[in-house]
Amino acid sequence: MFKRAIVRRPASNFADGLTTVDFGVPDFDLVLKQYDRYCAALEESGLELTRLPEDEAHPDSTFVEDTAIITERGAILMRPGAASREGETRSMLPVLEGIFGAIPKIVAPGTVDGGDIGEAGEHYFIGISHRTNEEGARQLAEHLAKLGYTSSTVDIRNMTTILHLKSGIAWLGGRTLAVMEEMAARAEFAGWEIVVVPEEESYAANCVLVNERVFMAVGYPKFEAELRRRGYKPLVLEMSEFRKMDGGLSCLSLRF
Ligand code: CIR
Repeated sequence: MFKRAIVRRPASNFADGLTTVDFGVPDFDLVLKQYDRYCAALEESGLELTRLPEDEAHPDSTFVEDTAIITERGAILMRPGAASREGETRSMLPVLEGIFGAIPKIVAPGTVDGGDIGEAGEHYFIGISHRTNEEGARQLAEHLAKLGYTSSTVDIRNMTTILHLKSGIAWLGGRTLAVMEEMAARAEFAGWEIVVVPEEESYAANCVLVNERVFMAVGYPKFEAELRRRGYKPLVLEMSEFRKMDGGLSCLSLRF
């Protein structure tokens, strides 16, 4: 069960962040509206929020998930792979140390974006991407092993459809993963129960199990129906403005 989450309000220069997609320029009023609704949904699910102020020096800083991972046994500071995002961890570190005390960190030349780290109970999938390199993955696997977790890597560098591993997979509790169709047959997920996210709905694969609910983006009826059929309770949120900047539901909070 999650009890808390860390979120950071979008900066007014949010639209200056990185993106690989061509869905237009985010409407900032709508960004704030969607962000406020997302925060309210976390609170409705019983989480107490630590709300960080906007960070104008880092337009992508509302995507706090990329700066750290938080496990039940402690937090680990990431080292984001995009130069413009590296500094985001400077303001996150004291927040995390205030909660967890001294925490381990990914160090150069390693890079890891939290969005590449798919938590799945006692196991962590580490995406090797254009943001997360092999050295970062190696360091993270060591830190996770010290905390008693297993991990394995999933190389997504050849994929053009996702930025981070977690754009394509999500843990749905137990041994169940939601996986975008393009990745569903990969050997790395053998032995897991897979809920396939149809290709035309692949953005919906970035969903998040938050206590009783599965947070998912609006507009993906097949995946939503499949979740309901399996007994999950989807909580559907508008994500259009974050999607324009390659962001998804998981990126907007650190949950623990
Ligand atoms: C970036 O390119 O870094 C941001 N515009 C989007 C980050 C999304 N984060 C995530 O999927 N964890």
